Amino acid sequence: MVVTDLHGDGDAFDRYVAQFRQLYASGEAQRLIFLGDLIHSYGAARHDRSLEILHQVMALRAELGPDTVIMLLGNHEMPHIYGVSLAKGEIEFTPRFERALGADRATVLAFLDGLPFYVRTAAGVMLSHAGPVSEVIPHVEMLRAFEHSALLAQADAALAQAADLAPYYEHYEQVHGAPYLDDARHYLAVSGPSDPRYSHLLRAFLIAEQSRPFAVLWEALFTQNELGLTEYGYVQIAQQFLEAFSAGAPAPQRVIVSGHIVTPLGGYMLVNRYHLRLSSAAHARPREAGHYLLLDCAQPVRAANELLPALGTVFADLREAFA
Ligand SMILES: [Mn+2]
Repeated sequence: MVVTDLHGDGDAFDRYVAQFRQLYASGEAQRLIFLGDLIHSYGAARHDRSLEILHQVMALRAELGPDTVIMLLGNHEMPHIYGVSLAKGEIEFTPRFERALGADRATVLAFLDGLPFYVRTAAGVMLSHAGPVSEVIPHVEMLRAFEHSALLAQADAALAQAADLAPYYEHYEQVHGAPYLDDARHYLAVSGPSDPRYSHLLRAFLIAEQSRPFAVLWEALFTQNELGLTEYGYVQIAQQFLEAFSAGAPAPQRVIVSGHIVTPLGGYMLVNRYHLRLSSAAHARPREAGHYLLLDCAQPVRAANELLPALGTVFADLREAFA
């Protein structure tokens, strides 16, 4: 059972977990796979259950096993591993979650650090947060062996070796046009210069500016897929992407399912024969048009439209509206 992009929507999360428990108990589903972006509500803080949702996913994994409950890393979770800030227009996503972390910080960040980027299935259906993008195609093996901790350690070592950090902080302030301490307080809930995490915003800035593996991962999680491309151009990228991920997979990967982008006409969208876009709540229009996918890994899938009968919904109102 595949669910994606809940963005702090606790009600949707509860519904999908309840549905999974039922399917799991009756033997109709063996795994619950979230495609990332479970956190960061677009709305008011009181409706944002981001942190609670992550805790519940961790608890569900502990209860049912790490192979039964799987969560992929989304572009809204990834910035917290590094301390990078994330905003969209006027909306700042990361500060609220950084403040909410509090004493849970180490546990939650360790959980995010361990999240995979992709799932490949015997059905030939690949699952990902954001879907095909050309920049990733030559770097499948690099992403497979990716270790966030190595990038962070590398940046820490570079900072430790510097004779004087003042020019680094000045560079940060020049680029961002704000005092470093103000930004560190605002974005990472750092208490002051003596906070052990004081340098983390600077470290994130250096990684984002200089690390090529980081840039590839960023593309993998933030891609806008077909937007800005020709239909034919995007078909070619999707084909090559699936081919690159087929090496070493349990079956040739022929179709990719991803979330990440709004589906303006309901809870899913057939992008092309290689790509199904799924919206389970926040990215569905309306929200109650959100869907999950019940993927049968024993049935080879050759084209994305074959998945349409496997879509389901947990929002009763919508089922009644269409009945
Ligand atoms: Mn996303």
